[in-house]
This record gives sequence, structure tokens and C-alpha cells, in this order.
Amino acid sequence: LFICVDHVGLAVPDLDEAIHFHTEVLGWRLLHRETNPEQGVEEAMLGTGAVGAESAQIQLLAPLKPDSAIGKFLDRSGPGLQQMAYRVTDIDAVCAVLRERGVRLLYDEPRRGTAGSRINFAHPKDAGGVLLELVEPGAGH
Ligand code: MC0
Repeated sequence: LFICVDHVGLAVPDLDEAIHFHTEVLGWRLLHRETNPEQGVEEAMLGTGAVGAESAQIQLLAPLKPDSAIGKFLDRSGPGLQQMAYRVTDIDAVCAVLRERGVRLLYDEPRRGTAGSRINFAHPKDAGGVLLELVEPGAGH
């Protein structure tokens, strides 16, 4: 079903501060940054190559408002690992297979993710306590 781990997402209260730590202290490269109002996040991708390269990336997720998914997560759990994202070739096909196997997906249809990707999420209660994101990369990746 899956190609590889696309990224691991960390909830952070302050995006600039988290980017600074990940680039200046840990030595990752900042690859991409965008605001996704539908998801209520300001986000950054870090890694060693381009977005969409084979190696998994680190995604920093800061809330645009307190009642967003990341805002609630920070309230409940504090900063840290929020999601694991698996890359797929055909998200519609993978969602259909997972639904058939009893996994609840959060959206009826995929929504827009990082850099024009199509995304959906398996509910953490159906995925061993992990919020599992499915990512079909956008054109050009
Ligand atoms: C909640 N729970 C989690 C969790 N969030 N468990 C593991 N990992 C997480 N991230 C647990 C709660 O502790 C609770 O457990 C149970 O799930 C149900 O909680 P809830 O009250 O329904 O929780 P909510 O309202 O916080 O919603 C959780 C839910 C939400 C996963 C549905 O965060 C959501 O819609 N997430 C998908 C969208 C998202 O995360 N967007 C931000 C990233 P107990 O045991 O207490 O019942 S945007 C992104 O990722 C994009 C840009 C991209 O990559 O392209």
C-alpha cells in the first residue's frame, strides 16, 4: 500500500523558533514553508534534499488558531510528535482498501496538503494510537 515514510510531523508552538532549532542546532535544511488555512497550520518541511525526495522529512506544524487540530494537540499533549505520514501513489485506491479493512478515515475525499499533495488521515484509534496521514505527492514530486 505504501511507498515510504513521507514525513514525521511535530506540533510546535512557534514555527520560527522550531525552524531555528532544526536548522541551526540539528543541521537540517529548510526545504519548504507554507500556510494551509484549511488545516489551520503554518508549516515547514526540513530534510536533506528536495521535497518529495526518497528520505523522510521532518514537518513542523504550528497552529494558526487555538481551536485547530494542532492548537488542540498542543493544549492536550504539549509540543512533540503529532503524526506519521506514509506516501502513496494512488490515495483513492489506498483509502478504499483501508476502509474495506475497517480503518476509519477522517475525510470522505482527500484534501489539500503540503505543496499540492492530496492527503487523508486514519483515526489514531484505528492505527495503534498514531495519527496516520496518507500523502499522494503533488505533480512535480
Ligand atoms: C488526538 N488523539 C491523538 C491525536 N490527536 N492520538 C494520537 N495522535 C494525535 N495526533 C487522540 C486523543 O487523545 C483522544 O484520545 C482521541 O484521539 C480522540 O480525540 P478527539 O477529542 O476527537 O481529538 P481532537 O478533537 O483533537 O481530534 C483529533 C483528530 C484531529 C485526529 C480527529 O486532530 C484531526 O482532525 N487531525 C487531522 C488533521 C490534522 O492533524 N491537521 C494538522 C496537520 P482519548 O484516549 O483521550 O479518547 S496538517 C498536515 O499534516 C498537512 C499540512 C500535510 O501534512 O500536508
